[in-house]
Amino acid sequence: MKRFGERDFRLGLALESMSSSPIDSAYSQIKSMRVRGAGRIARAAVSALRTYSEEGRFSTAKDFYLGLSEAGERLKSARPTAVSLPNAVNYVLAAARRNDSKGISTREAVKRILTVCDGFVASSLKAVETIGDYGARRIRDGDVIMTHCNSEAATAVFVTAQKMGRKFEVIATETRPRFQGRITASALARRGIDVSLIPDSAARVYMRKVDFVLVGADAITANGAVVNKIGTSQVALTAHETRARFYVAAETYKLSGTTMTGELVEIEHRSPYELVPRAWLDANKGVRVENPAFDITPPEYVDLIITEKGIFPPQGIVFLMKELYDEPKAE
Ligand code: RUB
Repeated sequence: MKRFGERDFRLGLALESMSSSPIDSAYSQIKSMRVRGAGRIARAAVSALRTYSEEGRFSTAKDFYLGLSEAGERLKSARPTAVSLPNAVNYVLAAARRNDSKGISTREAVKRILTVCDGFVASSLKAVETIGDYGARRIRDGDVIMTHCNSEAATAVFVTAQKMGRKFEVIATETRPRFQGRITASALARRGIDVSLIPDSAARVYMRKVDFVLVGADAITANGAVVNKIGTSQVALTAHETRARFYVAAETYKLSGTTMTGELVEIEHRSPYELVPRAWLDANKGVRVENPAFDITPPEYVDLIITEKGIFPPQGIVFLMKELYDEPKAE
C-alpha cells in the first residue's frame, strides 16, 4: 500500500485549495473518507491548520487566533467518532490560546503554531513506530492473528514483526460496507506477509485457529472500552468465546479524556448508500437502512491496549489518562 504521507496530503491540499481554503479541502477529504483512519485524520487536520496559518493574511494576532479557532471547530465536526481529531485540533488550539494570552506579535504567534503542528505530526508518526515495536514483541512464530478494518497502528505491528523475522499469518476481515480490510490485506501481501481475506460473517468460523486479534481504535474511553470500526465488537465477542486474546493498538491521542467526566463517544452514522444503491432504496421505500460506522467493545473483551507509552490492560487506561492530562502542555 502506498502510505498516505503528510507530503501527499499537502499536495492534495495545494491542488484543492486552488478552488477552496485548506480547511475546506481537509474537511471534505476527511468527511468523504479520502483521508481515513484515526491517526491520518488527526495529522491531516493538523496539517491543514498549519497550511492555514502559513498561508493566511492576518492583520492582528487576535485575528489569527480567532480564525484558527473557527477553522479548528469546523475540522472537528468532520468525523465525530475519531477522538484523535478533536484531540489533535485541541492540542493546536490550546497552544494558540496560550499565545493569545501572552500578547505576542502575529508573526511570532504564527511561527509558534507552525512549530506545534510540526511537533504533533512528528510525534504521531513516532508513536505509530513505537507501537509497532512494542506490539511486534507479542508475535511469536506460528501465530495466527485476526484483524478488522485498516489500522496504521496495527499494520505497523505486523510490518515490524515481519522485519524482526517472525513467521506468522494474518486473517483480515473484509470490513463491510467500505471494505477497508482489502487495504490491509493488500498492504500486508505486498510486504510478503501471509494474509487471507475473509467475509466479516466468517470471523467465528476462522477464530478457532486464531491466537489473538489485533485491531486499531478510533477512541478509547476511561473505562477501557474500545471504539473502532463497526464489527469490531462482534470479532471481540467471538475471540472471547474461543479464548483468543484481543489486543488493541492505539496512540494515546485516541484516549477520550471527556469520558472521564461522563461524556459519551458519539457514534457516526453514515449514508445508507454505502450499503445499497440509491435505485434499490427508491424501489424499497419501506426499508430503513441503518449504517453505524463504529461500535464499542466493552473492556471485558479487551486484554491489552498497546500504546506508545507502554502496554496496558483496559483497567489501566484511566490512570494513563490522568497522567497525560496532568502533564504540562508543550509550547
Ligand atoms: C478506520 C478504523 C481504524 C481506526 C484506527 O475507520 O476503524 O481501525 O481508525 O486506525 P475508517 P489507525 O475507515 O472509517 O476511518 O490505527 O490508522 O489510526
